[in-house]
Amino acid sequence: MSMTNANFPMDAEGRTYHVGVKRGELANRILTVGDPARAIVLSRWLDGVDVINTPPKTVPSNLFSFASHRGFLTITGRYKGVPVSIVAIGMGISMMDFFVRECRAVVDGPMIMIRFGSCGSLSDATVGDICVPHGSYLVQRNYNYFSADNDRDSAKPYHLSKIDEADPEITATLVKNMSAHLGKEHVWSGVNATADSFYSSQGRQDMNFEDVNQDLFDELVKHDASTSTLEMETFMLYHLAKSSTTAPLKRKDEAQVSSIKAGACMMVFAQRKSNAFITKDDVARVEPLAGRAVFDSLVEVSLGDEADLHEVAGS
Ligand code: R1P
Ligand code: URA
Repeated sequence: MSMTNANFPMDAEGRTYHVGVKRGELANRILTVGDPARAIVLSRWLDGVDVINTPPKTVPSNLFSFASHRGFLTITGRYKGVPVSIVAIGMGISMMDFFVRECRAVVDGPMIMIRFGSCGSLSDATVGDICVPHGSYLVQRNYNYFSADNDRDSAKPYHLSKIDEADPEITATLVKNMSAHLGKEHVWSGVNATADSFYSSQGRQDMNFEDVNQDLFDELVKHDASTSTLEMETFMLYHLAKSSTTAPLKRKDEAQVSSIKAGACMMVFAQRKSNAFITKDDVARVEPLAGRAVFDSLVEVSLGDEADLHEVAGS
């Protein structure tokens, strides 16, 4: 694979360096997940899929799919007649950064990106429930704190960012559709905390490392009283959607208009107060139902100028 342009590498076909997609392969409306297996489960809801004759762990043959050399899986088809893509990205804010920037680079017009992930719950939401955070902040290990010459009295072991907000229409639509598919008693809102580790910056105790995170949950609730979920990507999605522009800025002081609307929802896999963890059976029950609610939301939310949209592979 040879690439040109070190600033934004692309191959001769116009495929991006990590996600591996090119113009025409992605829809303007994207559902993003971490786990490629979740992407395949959800692809069975797309139009024209022969569910009976498609083996469960296989991308349906009528859909476009591309698996990149860096672990991204893209599937494109239609839901209720509307072009949509599913992109599995793996884990962490760097993967979310690759996904948002590289997908934005090969799609014309406004975009909607909704993340459907899993999380730990700090609220009373229990395993199998769904959380739809209207905002998210970043929890980062303060690496300097752990250096030998650091003055521990004047520094904190974890940095907490300001909150970036989801698109309010997407959040309200997700809550409505999740409630319709799963029952409103299973749907929670609040603020998400996106961590740079599954372990230290999510307050997990690990005797093999010095993490100084015993008081982290208290710090998170002090930072924002409605902190309810912990996972590893949502802040970057909300932040980049907010930072997206309709066209390259000509002047530094020019006002930005976002070209991406973003939202997120997550299944509670870990209940951090009771220490319960979800069973495989509960994942198999909740994932398809919640996934359908995300697709319903993805096609219901207005993109703005629909005239800008183009035909894509798999449509
Ligand atoms: C950790 O197990 C992973 O699960 C969560 C976290 O954000 C992290 O990526 O989300 P996904 O289920 O979407 O991967
Ligand atoms: N994903 C996370 O990042 N944390 C959890 O506790 C569960 C899923």
